[in-house]
Amino acid sequence: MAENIGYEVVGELIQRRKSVHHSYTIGPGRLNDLKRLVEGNDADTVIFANALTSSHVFKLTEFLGGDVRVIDRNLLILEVFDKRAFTNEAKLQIRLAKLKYTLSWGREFIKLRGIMGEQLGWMGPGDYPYQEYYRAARNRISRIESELEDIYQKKMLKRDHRRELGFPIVALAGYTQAGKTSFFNLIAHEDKTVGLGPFTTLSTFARKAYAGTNPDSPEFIIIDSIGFIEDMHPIILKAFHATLGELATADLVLLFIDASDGRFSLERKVRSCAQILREIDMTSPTIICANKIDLTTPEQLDEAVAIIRKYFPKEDIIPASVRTQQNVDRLLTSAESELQAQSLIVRPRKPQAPH
Ligand SMILES: Nc1nc2c(ncn2[C@@H]2O[C@H](COP(=O)(O)OP(=O)(O)OP(=O)(O)O)[C@@H](O)[C@H]2O)c(=O)[nH]1
Ligand SMILES: [Mg+2]
Repeated sequence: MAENIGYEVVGELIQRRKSVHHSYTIGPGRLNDLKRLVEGNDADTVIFANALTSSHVFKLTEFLGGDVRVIDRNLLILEVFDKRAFTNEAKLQIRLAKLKYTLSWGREFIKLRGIMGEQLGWMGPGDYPYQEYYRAARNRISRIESELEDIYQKKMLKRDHRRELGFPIVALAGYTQAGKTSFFNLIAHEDKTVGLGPFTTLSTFARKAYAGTNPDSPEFIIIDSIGFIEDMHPIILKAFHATLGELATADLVLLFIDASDGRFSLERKVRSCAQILREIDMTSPTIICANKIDLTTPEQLDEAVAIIRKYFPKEDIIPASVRTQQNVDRLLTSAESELQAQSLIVRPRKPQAPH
């Protein structure tokens, strides 16, 4: 992820510990290795794969020398989001997540000026400035929340209107880079950006699509949205709550899984999809697309399906390739039957005007 947004990774360190070291996360021996690694490579940033507390960040920064930035996986995810936020909605969601995340660090945050990019006019240590910072941050948070509320209301009105017109809503879900937007582009004849790396898509997009190729194919609304990643901090997840909420209210969810991933990372991703769907209370009927089968051998695919089955025992799993379009029609037919089973009004396409 770091490389994807322009970091050059010059070294890696791993430590297995029974518990997190109270001051530095890692133990004293590893800490010295880290310092050597940083100095030997002239590194300017240290990224922890786990989440850090503000006091860890502060102590690590102090130990490594003031010029070295120490960030954790949540701050890295927020940096990725920053690079990808093109819509006003996504920009606001990210600003909100950043503010809430750093605010959750409390007073420690004020010692960590400079790590977040966005500054809040903080002047220096002491109680009074912290109160100032706190007040300014709270004000900003409520302003952003009400701006976002407006955006969500408008989207919701639009969605209710579509529902009144009788269009069922089909939402795409899945780990980041599973192929959701590629599928969206294919069936909605769109040209949204794909494949930039993690979190290529941050905002939701809704388009009308047809569940088939013949003129009587039913129409539905397809929604593309943000991908998942494991261990997302609740604050970050919450900032995208309304976006993810689109999934909870959809008539049908198509869950995309990259079946070409290695066993270990496939399972990790499937597990985190199941967990996030649980966290957002997603109870909509779900069909799973085991995507990218153009890259798998039949054995690999069998293994992938077995892993998916462990976490999704009841759902239909349809192996497909959005790239070669293999089985995409099967996926659409399945979606169509599910919508029909729910007796959702499925409008036929308007008849062609006579020539
Ligand atoms: N080989 C192969 N590649 C695919 C297939 N579907 C999508 N891809 C590629 O996978 C990458 C990610 O695709 P996206 O459509 O951006 O994935 P996404 O799920 O929308 O990702 P986020 O927006 O980050 O959540 C792109 O490089 C696609 O070209 C497929 O069936 N086969
Ligand atoms: Mg996408």
